[in-house]
Amino acid sequence: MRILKYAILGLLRKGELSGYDISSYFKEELGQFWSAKHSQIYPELKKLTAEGFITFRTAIQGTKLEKKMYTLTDNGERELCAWLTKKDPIPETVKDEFMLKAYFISALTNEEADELFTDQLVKRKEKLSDLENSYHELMTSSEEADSFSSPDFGHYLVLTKALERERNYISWLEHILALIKKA
Ligand code: FER
Repeated sequence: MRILKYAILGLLRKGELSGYDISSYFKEELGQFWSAKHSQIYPELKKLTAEGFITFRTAIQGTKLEKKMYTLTDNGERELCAWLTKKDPIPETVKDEFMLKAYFISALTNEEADELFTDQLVKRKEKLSDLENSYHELMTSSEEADSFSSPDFGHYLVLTKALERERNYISWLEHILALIKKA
């Protein structure tokens, strides 16, 4: 499944974008939870153009630098909508190497286990703090991000889910650390 295809179609709903603009989105907000390499984006744009889901015009930047400005075609819009409304089965659990280590915890001493879990707790708290900053930024820059009709509602959704996930991870780590310290 070419998921990148849909990420690009989704981004183009914002209006005309260059390959560079699309790349930038993957470095910003979207890239926080859906990464794509620069090298994957250009071939995908070419493919989507050949399939008729997007189209481009050539714009001149400065005196002679040409750049392609892409837009969504009606077919592209329909393709995106078909994907968005398709109901998928839940995916396999995302692999988390730390969980594999946790599974083999009995190979560690109590001190080693304490250190491993403490390290993870510190890093998860840092991640939570980044997310809280983004959330604060979103809520102060956007009027009603938590309203379905807001263009920021999607950002609100992924951020609140990520916050929930990290808070849950932290509370689990704290619970396990308490058990380790009790041993
Ligand atoms: C953001 C939007 C989404 C953001 C993070 C996320 C830090 C999601 C992250 C995740 O699922 O881990 O603006 O900023």
